Order: sequence, then structure tokens, then C-alpha cells
Amino acid sequence: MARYLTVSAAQMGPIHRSDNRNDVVERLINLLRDAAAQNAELVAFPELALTTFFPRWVMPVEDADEFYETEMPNDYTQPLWDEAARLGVGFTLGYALKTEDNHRYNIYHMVDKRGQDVGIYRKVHIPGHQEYEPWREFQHAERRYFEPGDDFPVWNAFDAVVGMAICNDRRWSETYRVMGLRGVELIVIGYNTPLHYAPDPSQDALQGFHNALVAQSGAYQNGTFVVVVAKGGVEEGVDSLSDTLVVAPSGEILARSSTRADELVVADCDLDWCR
Ligand code: CDV
Repeated sequence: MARYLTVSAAQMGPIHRSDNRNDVVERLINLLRDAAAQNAELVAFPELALTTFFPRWVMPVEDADEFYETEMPNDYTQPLWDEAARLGVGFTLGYALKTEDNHRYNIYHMVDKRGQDVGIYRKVHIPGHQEYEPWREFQHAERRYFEPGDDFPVWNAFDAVVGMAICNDRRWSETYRVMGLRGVELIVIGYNTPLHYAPDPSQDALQGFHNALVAQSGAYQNGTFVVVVAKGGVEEGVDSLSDTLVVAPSGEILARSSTRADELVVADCDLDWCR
């Protein structure tokens, strides 16, 4: 007997520094409504889905406070929580979190169909650098702005075993393996991946290949569905990958985005296939 979960990966086009949170949340709500109209039960938004990818600039950490959330939901995002609960759709949302005791994390937050928290994941593999590096075309100072998380938990939610990861995590086998050993059936991964890879530009042309390679091998080797969802397109002059995928436990790509803008990718996932 099949056990279906309809998943929608909500790819986003760029978010610019001048875009305000209310407009961004409106985009998220539009995607959520369209996904609900296609019977989605879980909508996956990308990494840092409320702001521009601010680690491309080096500034004093305190000056970056405007890019962090200090509670969730908050005044800006409450309408998203309300609409999701009204529609009976769960979601995963990526954002930067500053805690009360001044820790800063790159977060993926999962909410169930009733608007209740499932769990919060803290990005483990923090790529890039801490200080300004003048040789780069643009900065990738995630190590300045985020402390790493230290685990890959799974949760029982959506009548499934689900897990989360963020962007660079998807390139490392232990991300999938730890969750695989914990019985994961669906791993949701939000990302922002510049097409230009400064440490080795010979790999620039391989960004799409590497994205599919790791999602497909992670899915196949661990018998799990994997969703990788992009915030892509040209954001503040940086061109980023827009290749959103839903991958089956067989390693096959079930659904894929075709634009560089806000776009839904929907797939019916038979969780029993994971067996
Ligand atoms: N947001 C990311 O983690 N980006 C990295 C880049 C810097 C390589 C990635 O793995 O896509």
C-alpha cells in the first residue's frame, strides 16, 4: 500500500537588500497558496528566505542585526503562520536567528499542518570565511555571521520521518548518513549557491551537476526522498543556481524547476518506497 506525502519545493528568485520583509512574506504566502491549490501538504522554502544573502558583505556583526530574526513567528511572519494553519499546510522556512543570549545561527524551521513547531535545525557545515578577502569577486563570510550546529536530528511529522539540512550540508555524506541511520524518509534542504566558486572557478560550470549529484546519491544511498530548494537568479549582482529538485529513493529526479524565479515544484512522494 502506498503512503503518499505531497511535497512542494517553493523555489525563490532573488531577494534584494532594499526589499522589505512584508513584501517577501507576501511572496511566500502566494507560493504557499498556489502549493495548497495543488494539494501540497508540506511546502519547502529556501535557505535565508526572508532576506537577501547578506554574508556576501563583510560588516561588523552587530551591524547585520537587521538580517536576523529574534523570535519566530514575529510581526512580519505571523501572516505566513496564520495562512498555513488556515490552509492546513506545513512548511520549512530558512532564516537567520539571533538568540536572547546572543548566539547567531543559520536556521531551518519546520512547522506542521496545524501551525505547531516540528523542529528547528541549525546549519552544521558553515562555508566561506570570517574576514574580508579582497581577492574574491564577492564575499562569502558565513563564518563571520553564524555558529555551527552539531547534529542532524529527524522528527516524526507529516506521518513520516523527516529531517532538514541547509545548503553546504548537502555536499557532505554524513548529513544524509546520520539521518539515514535514524530512519529518515524525507530530507528537505534549502540553498543559496553562487554559480561562481571562488576557491576553484574551474568548477563554476559544474554547480548544477554537483547539486544533482549529491541530492541523487544521498537519496539513493540512504533510501530517502531528498528535496533541494533554491533561492537563485541574480541577487545583488551575484548569479546563483536555480535548480530545485525532488529526488526519489531510487535516485531518480521526480520533479525539477525550469525558471530562475519564484516557482513551485510539486511531487507526490510514496514514503513506502523508502523501504
Ligand atoms: N550557502 C551556502 O552554503 N553556499 C555554499 C557555497 C558557498 C559553496 C554551497 O555549498 O552551495
